[in-house]
Amino acid sequence: MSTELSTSFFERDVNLGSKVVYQIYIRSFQDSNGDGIGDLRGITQRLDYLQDLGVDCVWITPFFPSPQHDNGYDVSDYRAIEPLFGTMDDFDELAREAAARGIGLMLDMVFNHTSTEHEWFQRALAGDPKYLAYYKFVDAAPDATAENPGEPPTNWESKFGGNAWEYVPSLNKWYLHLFDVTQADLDWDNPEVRAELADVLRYWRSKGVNAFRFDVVNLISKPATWENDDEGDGRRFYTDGPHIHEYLQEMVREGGIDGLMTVGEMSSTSIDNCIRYSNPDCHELGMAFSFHHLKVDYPGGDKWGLMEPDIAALRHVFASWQEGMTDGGGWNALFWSNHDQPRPNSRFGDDSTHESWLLSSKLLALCTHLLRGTPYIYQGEELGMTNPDFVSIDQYRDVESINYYAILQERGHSAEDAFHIVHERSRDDSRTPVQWDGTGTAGFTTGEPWIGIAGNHTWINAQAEATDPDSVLSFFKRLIELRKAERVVQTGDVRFVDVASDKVIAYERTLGDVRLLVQCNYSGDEQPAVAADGGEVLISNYAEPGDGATLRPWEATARIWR
Ligand code: TEU
Ligand code: CA
Repeated sequence: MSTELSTSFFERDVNLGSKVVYQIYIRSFQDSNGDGIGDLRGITQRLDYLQDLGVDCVWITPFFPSPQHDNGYDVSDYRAIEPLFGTMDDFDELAREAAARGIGLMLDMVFNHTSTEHEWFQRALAGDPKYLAYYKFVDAAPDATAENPGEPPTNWESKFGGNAWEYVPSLNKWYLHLFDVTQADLDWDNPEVRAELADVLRYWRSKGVNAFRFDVVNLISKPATWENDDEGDGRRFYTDGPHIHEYLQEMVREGGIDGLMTVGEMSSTSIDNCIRYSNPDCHELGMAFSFHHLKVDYPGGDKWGLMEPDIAALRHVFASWQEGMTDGGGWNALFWSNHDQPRPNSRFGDDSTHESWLLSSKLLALCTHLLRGTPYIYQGEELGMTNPDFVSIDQYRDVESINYYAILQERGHSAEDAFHIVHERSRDDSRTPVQWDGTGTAGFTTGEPWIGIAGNHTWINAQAEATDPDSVLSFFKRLIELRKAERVVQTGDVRFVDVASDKVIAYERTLGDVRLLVQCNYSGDEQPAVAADGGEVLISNYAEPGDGATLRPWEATARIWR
């Protein structure tokens, strides 16, 4: 199978600017056996839809064996398939059927941590020194007890709330978990760990997989000494850590993935580091996800507070990352949405009326798809899916949401307030099932879905949108076609344009004599436009051209000169 697959899509040094990636959150994409949980065969059933959409590659969130405390990001075996999601035969069939449609599969490698149910961790718990050295274990005080373990090695916070260290009485040691207590951080300073993980990559390569996403991979290199963070949650000590570039280069070399379609999820990172992560001369990864643009509605940087998005700040983040990465020869992954983020149209757009929902869903798509980089579409985004209309905390499933609902109340918020914040911020906002049709379970399952379905599936759904030329879905298809057709979109330079309104984002792409001007009005009011004579409209979310002087509510228009 390996030769068949590896010749059919991405070879080395792929033109990343010509590709579009589609992200599947497997649990919520398509259920094939009525248990209410999406699975591999469900993906195979929907390949024709993905081919018709025009995407090149499908990133599938982890489907490896896992106790599912963090929906698969807690892996207990890197070389097998979680029975909830299917079998290795189902995977092979999916890979073959996808390749037959020119679609590559991108696997999600969670290498910062394993599940505490992983054999390595279990052996460590049993006291095996080889495996104790696979994780970040630190001795506790000699007189520590389960009731009274004393101070943890540092005051760092877990990303899901609480201290990042867990005490193990039988070992009288603490272990580090930057995420859930069941997700133990691996010790990348141990060469045996690095060798194991490179071997996992070679295993999937030998099965014909040649695209990979690396989960929180800029957190793998921890500092040599454990220090309290008096200024923050500890992230400054382990983000883009001391040996990060060295370890990535080794993984890429030993795993045999240099020049392939790869992307790293880079948490709280910097432009300089992302240039190194993604410049081909550095032999690290193909591109980088960064998140600064998704924090422009975090008051004082706090995810668990609410504010209107600051569009001027958004513009500044886009401009500095687009221009900075271009100057340094780096490559951005372009995205609004994934399985950890609320739906972008509910957040940066306006989903309160049909018209503003339609316009703002298209604006968000146009704004990112014409930037320099590789666009990622998160399942359902191409339909304009919104945050769900959940009314009670019982409807939420995510460990982070449930933890923070309690933490917010401990911090003094009323239950009502805490619910409202979780409603706007929950990772479950994007984890509700894909809305395939307008029936009771939206065509997702014949059984009881594992999480509720948004009420608006009666009119926001793939079946209804497929035949509507004005739909969000049709607009995404057109954007994908444009990326395939226009060299200026694939490889052109990018420069942000000064604007007279703090609600407008405008940029220019240029390649030789071709010039593309993109203008987006992030508001429901008219705003001044950037003067633009001649050329022609390449794509717009309004059917009729504007007057040239003003941008209409939520208008997004790209004009081209050639
Ligand atoms: O997410 C990492 C991450 O750092 C952020 O998305 C964020 O910290 C988190 O959502 C809390 O707000 C990746 C995966 O995408 C996520 O689903 C996993 O839970 C996490 O890693 C741990 O593997
Ligand atoms: Ca299923």
